Amino acid sequence: LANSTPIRYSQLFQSRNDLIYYSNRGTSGIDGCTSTAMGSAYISKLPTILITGDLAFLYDSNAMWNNYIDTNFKIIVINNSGGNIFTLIDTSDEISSINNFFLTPQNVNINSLVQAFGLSFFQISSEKDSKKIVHDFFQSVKPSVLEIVTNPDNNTTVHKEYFNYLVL
Ligand SMILES: Cc1ncc(C[n+]2csc(CCOP(=O)(O)OP(=O)(O)O)c2C)c(N)n1
Ligand SMILES: [Mg+2]
Repeated sequence: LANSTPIRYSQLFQSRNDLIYYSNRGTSGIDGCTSTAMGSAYISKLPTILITGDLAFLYDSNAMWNNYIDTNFKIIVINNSGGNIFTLIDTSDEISSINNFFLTPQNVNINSLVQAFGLSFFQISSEKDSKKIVHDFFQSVKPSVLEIVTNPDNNTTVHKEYFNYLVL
């Protein structure tokens, strides 16, 4: 689980006894998450899935530049076009510079990036066909990346509503 929201999202779900959860928590750095997960997959030989945000993934894209990526390794990139965690801070609406300096929106073509390194690429951008794509992603016998494209504004709204619901 990469730092920023993936590690936090994971705590919204009941943990499963048949899975082992790892995170490079440290001081919450979003750097090196992919390299760490790849190293873990290589050493453990266990099926390994990294769940990461778009910025954390892009920070460490050179992790894909190595000759030892196990076929047991998969990456799910939650692409909300930047550092969406910062919109979950209560006062984020009051900070006029939030967009440029905190969210740092990005428009990288993740498909092209992944294919440049020879990994397989899958993408979900709507609910339609999502089950089949997830199925194909897990069936793939190559190291693979699944990009889940989400709308950043919906992401913020849904999370804030959910957190309010939990507090009530
Ligand atoms: C090395 C490093 N640089 C900057 C930060 C500050 N930071 C914390 S979360 C975050 C945004 C992460 O964005 P993303 O990976 O897309 O996850 P999201 O918040 O969108 O789920 C940043 C830049 C950090 N934690 N570590
Ligand atoms: Mg993001």
